[in-house]
Amino acid sequence: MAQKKIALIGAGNIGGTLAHLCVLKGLGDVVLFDVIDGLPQGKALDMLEAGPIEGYDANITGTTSYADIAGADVCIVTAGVARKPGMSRDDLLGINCKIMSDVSSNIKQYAPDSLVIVITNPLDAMVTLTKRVTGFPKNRVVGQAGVLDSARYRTFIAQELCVSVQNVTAMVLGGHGDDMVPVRSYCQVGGVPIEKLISTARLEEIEQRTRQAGGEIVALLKTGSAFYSPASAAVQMAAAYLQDKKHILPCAAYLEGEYGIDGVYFGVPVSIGAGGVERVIEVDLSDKEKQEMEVSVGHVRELVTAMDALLEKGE
Ligand code: TXD
Repeated sequence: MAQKKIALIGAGNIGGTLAHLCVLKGLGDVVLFDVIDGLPQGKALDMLEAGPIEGYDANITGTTSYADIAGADVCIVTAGVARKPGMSRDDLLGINCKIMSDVSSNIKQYAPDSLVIVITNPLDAMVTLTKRVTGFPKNRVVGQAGVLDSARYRTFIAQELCVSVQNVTAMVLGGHGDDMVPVRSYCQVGGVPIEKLISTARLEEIEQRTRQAGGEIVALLKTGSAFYSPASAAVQMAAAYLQDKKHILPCAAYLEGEYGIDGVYFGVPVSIGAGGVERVIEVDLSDKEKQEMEVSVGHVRELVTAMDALLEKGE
């Protein structure tokens, strides 16, 4: 049986980690693409040579030619620039806009039937641009933010209560900015609502740390941003698609009226299976959470407007 083909556009920190996770998990063959000649080829060869030790037979290749992504089942995009200390995700808009326009038109040409998972920041604008340039239907263009933001929330809750992360279920919705929405009303530990286990004041601190968790890592690393956890998050989404799991995951999906929001990419729970984003799941939110979603969607709309202005100026 032919292996699935996973194209990774961008072979930097997240791209390299993605490749490793894909082959370790047996998801398929991997093509690593980057504009820096030698980088994707070097990482691919290195990972290929780990195969005999790890026991994977996947084919891993590196390339600077888009023709090599032909026929990919999934494209995961990390191409672009990552933040440095003091930068917000939105500061990356101008530079990453140009990169994503180029990447998207090549995906359209060479992998027209793929599911595209966008990771590049500012995420909500970049996934919007990808859908526009590829012209792919909304079920085949999705952004990764919520799986990571929810994993961060889950990590902090598990640490606080000294329980396994596997016992913590939680969702973070909204845009991938500092006004993301940790949904406390759906956070449970072993089925017990979180508000019965942690005081409101402490929960607020944990949620604030969650909102700023990306920046916490940027401040520590100084030369880039998180990469292990974003890669794990995107691989979970890719696996849901390739293995038709119908996995419910919080992702940036194109909304057409769900949650009272129209015409924008926004973080909501979706079901991912062989059809890509098969369904948006609508859950009841508290009044406070609804308000927070409104603030967050306002920010996403501003970001898209700023992107449109840049594109219009040809910047
Ligand atoms: O959850 C999330 N969505 C994120 C997103 C969490 C963390 C980081 N997130 C963003 O992912 C971050 O702000 C960046 O915009 C991307 C990629 O982060 P990464 O840490 O992998 O950045 P690197 O190591 O700088 O890698 C980027 C690679 C690098 O090798 C460049 O040469 C390449 O992108 N690049 C390109 N590849 C293809 N095509 C073009 N045009 C191109 N330009 C640069």
